[in-house]
Amino acid sequence: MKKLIFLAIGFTALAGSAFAQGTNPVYVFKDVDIDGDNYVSMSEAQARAPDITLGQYMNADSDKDGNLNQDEFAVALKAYMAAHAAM
Ligand SMILES: [Ca+2]
Ligand SMILES: [Ca+2]
Repeated sequence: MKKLIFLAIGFTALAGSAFAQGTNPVYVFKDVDIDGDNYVSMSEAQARAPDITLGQYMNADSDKDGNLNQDEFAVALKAYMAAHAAM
């Protein structure tokens, strides 16, 4: 179990940088969805991307249920990446 946690932390660090650099959204989604409920909450998004804006999050939440599913997350990731590329 300890080994698994260690691996998970290493994986998270990798995916954290992947989030910043942009990569397969499915891969990033699984990392960002900390509690594994297949939705990314605002707090989960902020845990990985502290500077993500509520606007980016809300715009991506197309069904307005307050959570991002995998498709919505891909939209949010794109917006976040675009905002970063502009900086
Ligand atoms: Ca979640
Ligand atoms: Ca949603």
